[in-house]
Amino acid sequence: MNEREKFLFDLQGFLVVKNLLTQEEVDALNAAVDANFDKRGEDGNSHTGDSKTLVGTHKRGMFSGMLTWQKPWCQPFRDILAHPKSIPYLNTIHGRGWRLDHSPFILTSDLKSEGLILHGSSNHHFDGSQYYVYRNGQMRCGMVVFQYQLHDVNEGDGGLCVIPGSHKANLRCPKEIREWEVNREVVYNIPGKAGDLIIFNEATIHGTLPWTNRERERRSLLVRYSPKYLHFAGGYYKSEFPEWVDELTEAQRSVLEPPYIYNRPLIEDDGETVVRPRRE
Ligand SMILES: O=C(O)CCC(=O)C(=O)O
Repeated sequence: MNEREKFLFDLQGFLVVKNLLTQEEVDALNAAVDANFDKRGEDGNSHTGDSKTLVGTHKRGMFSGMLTWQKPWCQPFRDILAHPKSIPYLNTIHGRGWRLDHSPFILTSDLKSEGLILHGSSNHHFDGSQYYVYRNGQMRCGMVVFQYQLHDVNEGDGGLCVIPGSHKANLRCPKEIREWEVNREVVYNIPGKAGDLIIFNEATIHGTLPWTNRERERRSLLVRYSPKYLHFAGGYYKSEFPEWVDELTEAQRSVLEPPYIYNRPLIEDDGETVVRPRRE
């Protein structure tokens, strides 16, 4: 993560990394989704509160469970867990040790899919699961979202939106702003191309705008990571690793570790997994 990217992530509470995935990786992920299209469900999490502007005619679509899709379709998703280009971002944002918070999922939207009311913690109270601090030259966050775009998104299409800088807001966000009814100019619908990565802090106020593009559906892969000591949402494991863990690399396995600190496997920027960090 270079100085420009650190500046932008600190300033905005989100960062766009262009072309993080190669065309081959995007194609492999999209082929896996296409081959499993019958598994698409509705996203029970999407809701619009009392908003008249976030409503649509139907809910967002959602895929989950991709890590256990039949081979070869699970592989491109397993490869994302500790993607070599994403590791340095996670090491900068979370410091030494981070983990997959819960199963990755894909959000889809087609014309008039409803939005999701803006949410996220801001500084008005301490929330140990979603926060941002910068101290002693280091940034640290609660859960963060790595959103890989699998289809292009233009500004105005809908989908992911954020209030830039809101991870540092001192006051509660008024309901009518969270419902996208007023001051819409502070809400940014982040555009991106297939293969771009958007990293955002769960503490940055964010949500989903209704989808307006009639030519193209939204297809975004969300992978959420927490620092090594935190578990935000329900997990991908029960009391122990799933049996398919043997099919993973050492780095991928270490991402599935439960929350703990002592003698934890850590992933170096170059992808090597170590128990004692080569640097602090
Ligand atoms: O990417 C988006 O549309 C926002 C996702 C989100 O915040 C959620 O599903 O909780």
